[in-house]
Amino acid sequence: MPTQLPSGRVQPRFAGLATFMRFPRVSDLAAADAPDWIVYGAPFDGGTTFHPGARFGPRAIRDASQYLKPTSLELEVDLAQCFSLADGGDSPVAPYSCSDTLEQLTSFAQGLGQPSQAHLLALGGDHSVSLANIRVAWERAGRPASGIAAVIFDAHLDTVDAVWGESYGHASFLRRAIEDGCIDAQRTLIAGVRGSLNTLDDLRFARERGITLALMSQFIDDFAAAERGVLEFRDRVGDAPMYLSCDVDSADPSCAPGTGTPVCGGFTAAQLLGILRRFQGAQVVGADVVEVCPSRDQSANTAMLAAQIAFEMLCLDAVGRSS
Ligand SMILES: [Mn+2]
Repeated sequence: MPTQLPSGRVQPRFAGLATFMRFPRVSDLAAADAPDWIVYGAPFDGGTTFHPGARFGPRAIRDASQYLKPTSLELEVDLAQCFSLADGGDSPVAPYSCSDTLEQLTSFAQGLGQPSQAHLLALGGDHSVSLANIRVAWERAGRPASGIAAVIFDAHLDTVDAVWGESYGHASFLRRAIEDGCIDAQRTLIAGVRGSLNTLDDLRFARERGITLALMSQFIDDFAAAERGVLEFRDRVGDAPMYLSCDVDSADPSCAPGTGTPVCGGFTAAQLLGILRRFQGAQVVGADVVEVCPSRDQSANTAMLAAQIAFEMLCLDAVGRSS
């Protein structure tokens, strides 16, 4: 079922209340328009280890998304024609508690759309919010015993066991998702990892579990070779259910300064979008874009990049359904 979006020629893109890409709100959909994709906000940054402020990410991303049109020039798909799309609003959160927020996010996401039809794309929030969306994506994919595949863009591994006694912070989401059995480490790729670690234990966990690492240093040494590694991963995973997670700190701070734990030497916006598009046609069953901290970016470029990444993620699934 296609989506009716307001014409930018009738209602200008700078006018009106901001939903993601001007999608209709879930509550405004007719019963017959059961959504295929619901984008929702997860305004929580209690899992942040450095600069706070990603709780304002969903608002900034929605605002930045107003200029996005529904058709991808590169992938030649029209999202509004392929899908019934909706904005699910923001999940409730408990600003002082990672574990309470995780519960609230999970139950909010579980209640969005029809589980057999609706895929969910979460706008963070810090990276801790991904765990809830991954759980629900795994449930909706039929709870496969091996877990679902994952492609993650991140400067960090996010495989830390606990920080300050907290097991559900933004540096631990991937470790928890693997331990919970929702994500299959052997079919997980992390692209863009770089910079300093507190300890090599995090890297050891990733390697021992069989995560495929596309380190930033590999892209710098030989971009084409590193990209071939990404394609090999893609071909190995095939059409298995796949979760996509993009931490905007995978991009270089010169492209995405508005984030809580920036690391120099990352992807340009063009490189990041180009690698993401390599997954066109993948069976995307859930996604998120996280770690936009608007107060650290007066240009709003970070939110603009995050909005575009979310759009591209939806397009990847649209390609698979339209062919
Ligand atoms: Mn992260």
